[in-house]
Amino acid sequence: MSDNTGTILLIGNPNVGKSVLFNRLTGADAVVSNYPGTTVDYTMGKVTIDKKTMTVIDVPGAYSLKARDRAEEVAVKMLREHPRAVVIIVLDATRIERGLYIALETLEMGYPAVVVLNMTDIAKEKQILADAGKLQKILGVPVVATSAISGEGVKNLGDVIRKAQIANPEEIKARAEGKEIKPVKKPGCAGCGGCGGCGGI
Ligand SMILES: Nc1nc2c(ncn2[C@@H]2O[C@H](COP(=O)(O)OP(=O)(O)OP(=O)(O)O)[C@@H](O)[C@H]2O)c(=O)[nH]1
Ligand SMILES: [Mg+2]
Repeated sequence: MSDNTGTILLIGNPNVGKSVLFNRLTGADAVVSNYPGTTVDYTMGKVTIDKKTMTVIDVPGAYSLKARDRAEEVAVKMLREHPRAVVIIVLDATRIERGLYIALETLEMGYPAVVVLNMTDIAKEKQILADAGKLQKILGVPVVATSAISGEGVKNLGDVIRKAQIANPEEIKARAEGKEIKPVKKPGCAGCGGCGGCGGI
């Protein structure tokens, strides 16, 4: 696990399943609070990974970190308040492109991150291809497919959080343009768990 303060932030567009994932990760003892000075609620809970108990924050849904409403302002403040957090970026597998904007903005901030492709059950039903391996290769951080509603993939997410990686925006751009980037083992890599965060998939 990378050096952090023991905080995990769940970030992503509204309605992608962050809260259902949050409940699956943290169980029953979550606390709902009002973000100071606003009417925006957020939820905090705990998860234990590798005997280390971490605080998980269900950050209000946001499309961008160039905040245009209160919820987005709170999302930005929460990221700034936790500069050493691990971030779980949640995308809707049926509309990946829509979530990539805030995903890239968050990765550019230099947080160790994991990407979740949630709603894979709906993607399958609609025959939408959600290629976690390809996305992982482009972003250079682990990508996990889940269906938060059934719990599928959530245990795997718990395991992969330990392998969160800091992305390199230049490399993402180059890979998205189809250029081959030589894999570099990054700091914080737990070794070859096959997460792909080092680019070695
Ligand atoms: N079919 C399916 N539905 C899901 C899945 N995950 C979440 N949902 C449903 O999608 C809706 C939105 O889920 P939430 O967890 O509330 O989404 P959110 O990202 O927390 O949304 P905001 O709090 O508005 O940012 C709910 O009706 C969930 O039951 C999933 O994997 N599959
Ligand atoms: Mg929510």
